[in-house]
Amino acid sequence: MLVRPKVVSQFKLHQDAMKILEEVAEVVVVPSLSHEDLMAEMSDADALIGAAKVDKAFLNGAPRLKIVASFGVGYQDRVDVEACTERGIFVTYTPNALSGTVAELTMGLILCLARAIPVADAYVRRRWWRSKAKSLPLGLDIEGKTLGILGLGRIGYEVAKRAKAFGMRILYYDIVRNSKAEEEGLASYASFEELLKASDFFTIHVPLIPETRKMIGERELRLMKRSAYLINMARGGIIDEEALCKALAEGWIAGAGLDVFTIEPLPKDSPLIKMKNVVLTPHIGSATVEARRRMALMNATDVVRVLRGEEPINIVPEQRRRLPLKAWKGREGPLAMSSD
Ligand code: 8YV
Repeated sequence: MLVRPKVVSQFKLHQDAMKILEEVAEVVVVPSLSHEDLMAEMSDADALIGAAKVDKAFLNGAPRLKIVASFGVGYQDRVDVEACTERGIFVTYTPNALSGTVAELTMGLILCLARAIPVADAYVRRRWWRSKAKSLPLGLDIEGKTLGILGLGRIGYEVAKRAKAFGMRILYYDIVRNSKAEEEGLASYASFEELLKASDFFTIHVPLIPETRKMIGERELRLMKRSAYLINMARGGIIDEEALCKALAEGWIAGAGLDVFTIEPLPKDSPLIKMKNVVLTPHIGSATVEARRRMALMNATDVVRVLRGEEPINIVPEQRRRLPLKAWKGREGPLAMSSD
């Protein structure tokens, strides 16, 4: 008897993606499972759509797994691609599905910081009617200010386009020069140190890899202007959070806009929670209806291709370089999976 393959999704997926998946597979949606419960589901799963930490132990507990479809663009800190490749498991991601979406929230955080929007909102709700004199501090224009972008890849580029429309001067640092952005006059290259020193707003758009872990620490924070704002939409681990808390408390920088944290959810005793000069969002960079639909469709398409014995489209670069490989598990296709 033929059994339908099993897809485990850690995210509630858009109905268009569910439709594609359900044509060929049983889909189990498990948004809030503990690690143990997730592993129980993975024991007979053929595909994972999610953001779990996929290491060797995870793979040992998922013997039928053929594809890890990472629900997002930053997979480097979550998925052991090497271990997946050795076992013939595809790793895919969702490049381009969320670049503009993340860039929009980046601009949102920049504007929140420059104009103290959350503070102003709280003021209207709690105090405005009883204050005689206006006690709100003045905000800042962002026009004419320097935006430093760490990492001018897909997302950084979209941020630059939007910041340019606001009249900002854009500098960037990356290990690879972005000649397109330079030729378009969108952004100028600066060394890492120059970028730290020159930025009024400094925004991070690099993946979390060993080279970028704690790339912004005490030394870097001390190089920044005292009037500068730091924005992190990438991964918490890129900033030394303890050093950042010190910098914010002691005024080495003016403030921060953070969507990502070293530990997520942010623990309730984090000093960041009480700080007035920070704007905090709960890792929602890609969380719009449109982006989540695009992400779900990309993941679903890749999962279905693998279950049909085809190569997925959005393979992560480390694996694409190693293709074609002979022994991909997905080559069997779903119809070859019969129970006894
Ligand atoms: C998350 C992200 O994947 O793309 C990324 O790297 O951080 C996000 O899109 C998504 O929020 C699930 O955690």
